[in-house]
Order: sequence, then structure tokens, then C-alpha cells
Amino acid sequence: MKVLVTGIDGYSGWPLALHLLARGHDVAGIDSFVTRRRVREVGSWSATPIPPWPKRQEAVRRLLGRELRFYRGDLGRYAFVEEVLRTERPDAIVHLAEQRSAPYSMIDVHHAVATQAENLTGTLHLLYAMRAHCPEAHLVKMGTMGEYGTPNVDIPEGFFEIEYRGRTDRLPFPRQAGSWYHWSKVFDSGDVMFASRIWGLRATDVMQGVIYGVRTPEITDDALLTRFDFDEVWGTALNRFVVQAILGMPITPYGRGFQRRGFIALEDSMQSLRLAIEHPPAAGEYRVFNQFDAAYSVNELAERTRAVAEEFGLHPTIEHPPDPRVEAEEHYYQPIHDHLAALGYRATRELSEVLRELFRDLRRFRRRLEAKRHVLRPVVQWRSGDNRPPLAARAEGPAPAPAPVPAPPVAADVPTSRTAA
Ligand code: USQ
Repeated sequence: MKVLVTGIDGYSGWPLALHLLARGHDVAGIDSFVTRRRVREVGSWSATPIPPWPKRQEAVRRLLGRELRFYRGDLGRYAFVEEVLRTERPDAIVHLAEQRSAPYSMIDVHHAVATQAENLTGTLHLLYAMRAHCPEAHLVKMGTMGEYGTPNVDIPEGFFEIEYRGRTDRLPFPRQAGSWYHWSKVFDSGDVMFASRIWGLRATDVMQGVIYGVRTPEITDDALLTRFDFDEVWGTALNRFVVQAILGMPITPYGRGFQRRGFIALEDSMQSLRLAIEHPPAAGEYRVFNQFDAAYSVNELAERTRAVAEEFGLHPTIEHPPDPRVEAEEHYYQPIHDHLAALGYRATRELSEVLRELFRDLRRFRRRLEAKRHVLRPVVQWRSGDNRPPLAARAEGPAPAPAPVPAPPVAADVPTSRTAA
């Protein structure tokens, strides 16, 4: 199939491109490199060194023997989106090109507005351009499990049957997102559902859990590594916990730590997206997949990380900083996830196994982690309307260490006629 991946330079976009190429699909990608810039904005970098784009493209040619077509540009420019869709006429579009960090969206009013304006604009531009140039294509839209929040009932896959005052209907399940970022995905979901209805587009809305890990089978060489963020703003829970353990810092489940989320390994997330692409819905159908493997509390993640760290001779402690977010720290959590299994999805990676792989991989990049250890500490507070001052202070890094005082020479350093001889 001919697949267009928006956000191809990102954490999931890049391994997805490799995975699809390895499976014989024809892949083109779009990116504006905005994530690279925004990670620098908060004073951080990817643990894995990410080469400039032409080198990535060249590595694909050399190691996979495949061509990867690329369009540099911003989905905020409709003329650009139209031009790419008119040229490519893809069978499927996997839309990953969105601001993906909840803490980033909570920094201040400008980051909140940028997140929602960019995410909604990009999705609407894609929907309109699809209608005009490839109405038969299938949109696989990256949403998030966080759209649902943490209701005190089971979470269905998008829709549920409800009886109210003696009448029944099949309605979208209520969304109760927990950040401006997560709300942008809720609004996107409404737009994609509506476009499918009025224009007969086919769409899969992927309610993605938290992804973890850095490796997929296609990443056979360091030149093919995907990015790995670990700072407070761009790094996700488990990825951060491993880095904390490697750096000898306490592992930080926020607050009481009983908040549960759905998690999925990077490799299995790629498998799920490919299955969605290879099994498109009917024209006019809008379907929702809850995409995660297993639910864990952040306390459980911290314990599992500590146990694997011990195997590597590390002895991290676990600390509970006050939760910078506004979220339930203990709650019911039972999402249903049957749709992908019905397409043949089977989890291939187990949490502790991926943890071991992470420790092995990341210890090689320890110096890059060390250089940025100060960006692990959480400073973006959900309750604050302006987190720029503490963020700016932290981005500058720790105060330089005072110049070392030269130590007096110890006896063995003092040349004597005997040692000098
Ligand atoms: N958390 C900690 N300690 C940390 C970091 C996070 O306890 O050091 C907690 C958070 O408070 C939260 C949970 O871990 O309860 C998950 O946070 P996260 O930063 O790992 O992930 P989140 O902000 O929810 O967002 C990530 C991705 C986002 C994706 C989402 C899926 O950044 O793009 O949409 O996971 S989901 O969580 O299912 O909404």
C-alpha cells in the first residue's frame, strides 16, 4: 500500500516508516522538525543522537535498500497539504504530526493555544485535502487513551449503548481529558467523526496508551535509532524512570502513584498501526481502537523498573514528589481493547524484557543523559497559569560548579632526586 506518514521524524513516526518499508509498503513522509526545536526549547535533547534528516534518509537507502520520499513542511499551510496529497494520492495517511506533550501544553497560555490551534488546524487541513484529492484514502489518526480520563465505569472503544429515560442509543463515550493537549485530541476526534459522516471518508481513531521503549526489529543500526526523550516535558513515565535509575536519581511516581494508564511497547504500537492500515474500514465508517496492552499504576512501573535496575547492579530509590498534574491519584480503570485483537493483534513484548533492553541501550548514551540530568525534575504545574519562569531557570542548567581549588601536591607527586632519576 502507499502510506503517507505525517510526523515521520518523530518518536513513533520514524519506526513506523521503517516497519512499513520492511513489510513492503511504499512510504512517504511529512515533517516540519518542530519537535526537535521544542525539545531544545525546554533545554533538553534526545538520549539517542538523531542525525539530520538527509542522513536518516540515506541510512534507509543503505541499510534497507528502500527509498523514503519526504516533504518538509507544516500542516498549518493548506497549500502545502494539498500539494502533498495531490502528488502522493496515498491509500492511507497515518497522522502523527501533532504537538504530543501534555506538560508542554500546560506551560502557559501561548503553549496551550499553540497546541490546540496547530493540532486542530493540521487535522482539518488533512480532512479537507483528503476530500479533494484522495477521498478513498484511509485516515489513521493518532488519538490518546487520555481522551477518556478515568471514569468510574469500564471504558468502551469509542462508543457505547445507553438507555436514558426509556430510550436507547449508541453514542460516543464521554471524554474527560486531563490537559489542553489531551483536549485537542478530543476535539480532533469530533472533527474526524463528523468528516467521515458528511464526506464518506474512512477513518480509524487510535486511542493510544503511553508508549515505551526505544527499539523495534527494524532498528538494526545506530543510524536508524528513533528519538528517546526523558525530560519532564517530552519524556513519558517509564522512559523517564529508566533514565532516573541509570543516573542514580530517585524514580518519581507522582503523588500517591496509584494513577493507572494503559501502556504499549513501541514495537507493538507499530504492529497495531500497521494492522489498522492493512484492514481499512468501509467508506463513511469512523471506528475507534483502544490501543494498549496492559494497564499499570505508576507505582507498579516504578517497582518493575527498580527490579530490572537491580539486575544491572543499580539500586535506585523510589520517591513520590507532589503530583504536578491535576489528576486522580487512585481510581478505577478498566478500558476494553478488543478491536485490534480481532484484526490479529498479539502483544509480542513483555514489560520487563523491554526494560532490560532499555537499560542496555541507554547505558551506552549515559554521557548524553548526564549532561541533561537537571531537566528530569518536574516544574510544569497544572495549577499554574504561567510555568515559563521556572522552566527558563531550569533550562539554563545547574549553576556552574565553583572552580576547583588546586590540591596541594601529595608526597608521591613531589619529585625527589630518587623518583626523578
Ligand atoms: N508520571 C509520573 N511520574 C513521572 C512522569 C509521569 O508519575 O515522572 C505519571 C503522570 O502523572 C501520569 C502518568 O504518569 O499519571 C502518565 O504520564 P506520561 O507523561 O507518561 O504520559 P501522558 O502525559 O499521559 O502522555 C503520553 C504521551 C501522549 C499520549 C499519552 C497516552 O506523551 O502523547 O497521548 O501518553 S495516555 O497517557 O494514555 O493519554
